[in-house]
Amino acid sequence: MTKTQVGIIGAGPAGLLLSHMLHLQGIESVIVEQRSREDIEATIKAGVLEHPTVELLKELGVGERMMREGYVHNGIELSFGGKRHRIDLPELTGGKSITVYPQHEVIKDLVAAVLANGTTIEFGVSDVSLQGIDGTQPSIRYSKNGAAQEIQCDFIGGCDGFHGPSRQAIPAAIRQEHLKVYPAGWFGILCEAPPSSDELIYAQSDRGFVLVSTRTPDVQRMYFQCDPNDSVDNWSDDRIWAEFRARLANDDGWQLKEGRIFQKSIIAMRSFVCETMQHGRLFLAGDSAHIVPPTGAKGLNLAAGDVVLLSKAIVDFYRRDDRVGLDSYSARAVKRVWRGEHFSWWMTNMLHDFDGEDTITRRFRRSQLEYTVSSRAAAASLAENYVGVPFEGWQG
Ligand code: RFL
Ligand code: PHB
Repeated sequence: MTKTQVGIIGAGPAGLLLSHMLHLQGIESVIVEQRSREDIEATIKAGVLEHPTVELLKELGVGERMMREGYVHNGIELSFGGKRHRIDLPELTGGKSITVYPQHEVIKDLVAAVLANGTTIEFGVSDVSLQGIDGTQPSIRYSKNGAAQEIQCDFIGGCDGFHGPSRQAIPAAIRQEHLKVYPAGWFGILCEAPPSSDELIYAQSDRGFVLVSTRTPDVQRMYFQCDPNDSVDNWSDDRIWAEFRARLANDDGWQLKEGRIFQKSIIAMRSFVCETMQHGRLFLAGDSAHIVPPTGAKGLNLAAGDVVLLSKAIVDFYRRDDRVGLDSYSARAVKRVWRGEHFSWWMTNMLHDFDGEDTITRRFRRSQLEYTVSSRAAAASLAENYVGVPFEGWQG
């Protein structure tokens, strides 16, 4: 049996960031993670870090490699009707931008920091369960190498993503779950090619959405809207490039740079929020409490916003016996979450075409796109949300 102050389930961005922020304030934690270190450090997910997330990572002393190896982007492009239109982020937001730095690199930096803090991360655990969250002595039980283990703690951070056990530990009767499943998925590829564009391109076409993103000068990340039930085996490299070409057809003579595809995956799109994000001594953060479709690039950034509030609430409890932050955690965290949820839904609807839509919906979409690129107010609203609204309770 181990004892600690905060037991954390999940070594994703939420769990690792929570542990590190608590450590910087002198609070101990232990993390349990079902996968191996190699596996979490190699899983391809997010690419875009918002302005507040970038400032947070810098302030926490884990931003050095991100500053060196990440790419600051001062704009995005919206493409429709054969033309590209630039949204200038700093100009519309008083100087803010986003940084392209892959999630698995953030994970590597955070794992290194957490281990250097002397914090234990138990990798490769199974059968994780939460005990006693209604009382004053919660614990996390799990198996490692066939042996039963237990961590007793004061609080549990439920940072175990959408499929983890933490959310399920909140009685169903007091959980209000909001769910929207989109009738489309994203087909994502990584390929060996130079960047086709200096900035991310979000493209709407009658054949469906495309996102042209990047990773490094030699590796590009791209997505196209697909049937969520399709299989990557149905898509040869030639067929994938033909689809990208058809959807990115334009009047500017601009061409996508193609190369060897070395990773293909299909991602479902959901909007999901669990209200409440807390119960007794359990506090959810990140994807365990909410999911967004990736169009707004918000998931990891919302996780960071939760952790800022939660770590401060836990610090206030230990330092000053002040429970206000803990008691109001869910009510306050969910406000920023709903902003990110709405923005992600809005971007998704503006850029995707869904089967069976009526013609009025399609005309509204085009009108919304035209308005967004021609009105400063509309463009500023997109930009303000895209670079990230400030974290509550933190100056960034
Ligand atoms: P994670 O990353 O899912 O981490 C949860 C961790 O918990 C572990 N776990 C367990 N551990 C022990 N016992 C159990 N029973 C467990 N069950 C699960 C898991 O192994 C895992 O290590 O959740 P977290 O920390 O909340 O972080 C959320 C982000 O990962 C997610 O929101 C983003 O990846 C979303 N996302 C993006 N977010 C952005 O902010 N910007 C982006 O540009 C962006 N692009 C994306 C994305 C997600 C994508 N996919 C693959 C869904 C692009 C894509 C394609
Ligand atoms: C990515 O590079 O993986 C990425 C970028 C922007 C998004 C989603 C994903 O909106």
